[in-house]
Amino acid sequence: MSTDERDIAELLADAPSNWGRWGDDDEVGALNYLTEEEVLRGVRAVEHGKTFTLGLPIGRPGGDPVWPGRSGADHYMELDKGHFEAGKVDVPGAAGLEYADDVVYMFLQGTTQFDALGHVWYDDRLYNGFDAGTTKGGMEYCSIEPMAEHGVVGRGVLLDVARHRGRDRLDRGERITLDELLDCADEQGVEIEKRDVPIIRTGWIELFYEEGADAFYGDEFAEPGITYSRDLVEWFHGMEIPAFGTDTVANEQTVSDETETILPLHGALLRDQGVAFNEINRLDELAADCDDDGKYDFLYVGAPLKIVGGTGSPVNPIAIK
Ligand code: UVW
Repeated sequence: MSTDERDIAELLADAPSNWGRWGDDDEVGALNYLTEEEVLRGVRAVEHGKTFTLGLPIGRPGGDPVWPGRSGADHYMELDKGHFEAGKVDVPGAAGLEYADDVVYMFLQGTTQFDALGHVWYDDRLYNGFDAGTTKGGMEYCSIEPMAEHGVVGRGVLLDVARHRGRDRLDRGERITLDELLDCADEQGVEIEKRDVPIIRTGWIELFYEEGADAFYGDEFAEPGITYSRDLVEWFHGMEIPAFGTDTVANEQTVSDETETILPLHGALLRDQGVAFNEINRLDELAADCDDDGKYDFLYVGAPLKIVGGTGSPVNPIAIK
């Protein structure tokens, strides 16, 4: 990131924070809001049993959409029928039973994923005040592991901003304000309740699949999305939002038109409030169904992997209506 650390620290100096709220050793932040009661509130949103998986394909031949500087997944076969045909495999006692094995080498943020709370920081402090030096060689604190132990289960609400604007997708770098999110919910006839998991659809990720990488990355990577504003971060805090998701790579307007810095919400929400970021979802099918039946809430289930010391984890979130 090119953001000057002093600037972001000054900007967020008196922004709402959850540090210490769940104790000095807490590493899961706003996921603490997702109690058994909240899980049951999510379960009560299930009416039909219709299931939508929000994960993107991993390792497509055409590549995967990732943050610039990262690469998509490399997938290769370690063992397949060819090895058996070439007489390279000897499994004593297999009696004709054969198998295939493969390997994926990938960035943990290289597909639909959760950021660990320690993934992004400023002023040398991670969420809850842990020293940024503890990220060296693997996250000692605020890795994805405690978040994965907790799981992310609650009531999800789709906010289909693209449809709300009557568009297939938002344009490069466009901003979504808090007022627009609230108007969108109003128009959809759904109430955003305290401790919900908002899932914001911009339509942006579809550009990668429909028009290819050049159109998606452009001359300068600039995703549309929400961004830092005082009212927005106070709303997240007051609404006790545990997690939120989008169909963009980084969940927020890339260069904030409010702060003119990169990804300020990673500071204000992830690092300061411990809000879990679920990024790079595919939301078109869920959105089409919500538009069809007018039901925009669901049980949201996100299960990141327990990667020891990991800065994040691939995930295939499930929305159940
Ligand atoms: C960065 O950390 C730059 O982005 P993301 O949250 O998408 O991993």
